[in-house]
Amino acid sequence: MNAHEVNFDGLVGPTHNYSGLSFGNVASTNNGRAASNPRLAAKQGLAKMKALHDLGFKQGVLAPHERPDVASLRRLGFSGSDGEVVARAAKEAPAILAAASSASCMWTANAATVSPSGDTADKRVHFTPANLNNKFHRSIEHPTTRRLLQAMFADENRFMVHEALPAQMHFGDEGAANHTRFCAEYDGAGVEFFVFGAAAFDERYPKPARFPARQTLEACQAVARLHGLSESGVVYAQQDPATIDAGVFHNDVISVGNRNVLFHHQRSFLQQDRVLDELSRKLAAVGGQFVAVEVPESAVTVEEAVKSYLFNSQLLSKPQGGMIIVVPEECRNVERVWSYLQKMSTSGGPIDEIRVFDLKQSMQNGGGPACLRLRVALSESEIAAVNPGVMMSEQLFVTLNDWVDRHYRDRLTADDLADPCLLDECRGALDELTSIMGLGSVYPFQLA
Ligand code: SUG
Repeated sequence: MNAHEVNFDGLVGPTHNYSGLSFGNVASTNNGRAASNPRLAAKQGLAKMKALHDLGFKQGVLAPHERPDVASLRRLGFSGSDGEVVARAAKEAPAILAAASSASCMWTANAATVSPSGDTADKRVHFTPANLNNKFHRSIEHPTTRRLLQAMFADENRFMVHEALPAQMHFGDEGAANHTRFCAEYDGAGVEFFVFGAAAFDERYPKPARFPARQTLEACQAVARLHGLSESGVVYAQQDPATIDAGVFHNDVISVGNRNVLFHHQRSFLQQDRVLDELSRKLAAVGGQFVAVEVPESAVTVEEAVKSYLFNSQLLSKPQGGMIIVVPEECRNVERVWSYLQKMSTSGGPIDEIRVFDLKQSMQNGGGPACLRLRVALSESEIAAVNPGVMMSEQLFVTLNDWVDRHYRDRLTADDLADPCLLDECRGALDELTSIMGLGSVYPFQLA
């Protein structure tokens, strides 16, 4: 095999906090205004990255963004020096300052949609940063995400980093959280599976009633066109709107796929049988045998799935065969979920090992193991072309932990976001980080 899946996890930024910004994301709403611990959050994420690196998986790091985002605050009319901009926002519109201070870029499953070179017409790896336009605090991520991806995947003969789709509800795009690539092996052609919550231009598709559908069919189709995917290599499915109303704000809260395996809930998609059949047919055409591991409602309810984040897991192929499922500790706390996992891993099925991680700081904002990583399938020569400064290693792990210790607070509340020192702390940390990771100038304060 000369291609691998590389996981790029988001390094949690210094302003990690709970501001209740994501209507439709139950954990975010429930924990709004709780005190956070940015230092612990970053360390929990780094510990997962290092553990998977130590198991032999290829692991990279995506750097956090500059926060508070002064440029966004200026666009909204706050003026003066950078310090004055923050102080005015704190006084006149604390909710807007909180949004501009979110460390939400840590959830890199929402950073972009990625198509490996085996699937694309020009045989380059394509990235489309997600516009994340459903939530203001996330809609400000894509310009920096794009610059970071360009600094990591700079070789234009191998990589193509597109602009985000038009930032408009018709093209609401949440990136890889609603996208899975199936394949026999990571090299060669695969089948890309796009899951949407609603259609913007076609009234025939149903919509959720309570919570927003963040991803549209039209966004999925635009990404497939930009990436040069073939019709035979793409499957579209609509998420069951009733599950969105139950708190499944992204498809990766109800299903996860890897290679030829889809692990999903009985109520994941509309016309589920048709969807599974199309995946099976299209994967067979590129030499893969599709396996669906479906969890029935009688074993785990949608509510239990949302509470435990069972499906917000990572499936990792072991070199000797079989797959590891990486789950958050919350799965252990929901009895029926934990017993389902025990049974599944000993049933003789494709997923035969469980690894549990403490990611509570991220989980309290609705971000589990799968949210924290962006998957990029790369050939060995493509891996060799990635900026080496972003790849996890013994050394980088030690350096980043030390960097976190020196720059991060261990407690942050809503009131602390008004502290003018936070901006300077964040900029100082990121200036050092760009040189640690060899990223050049990627942040607004470095480009000014
Ligand atoms: O977009 N939470 C994120 C969680 C993203 C999870 N990602 C995936 N499922 N792939 C969101 O809702 C909460 C921030 C706050 O409330 O402070 C937040 O943005």
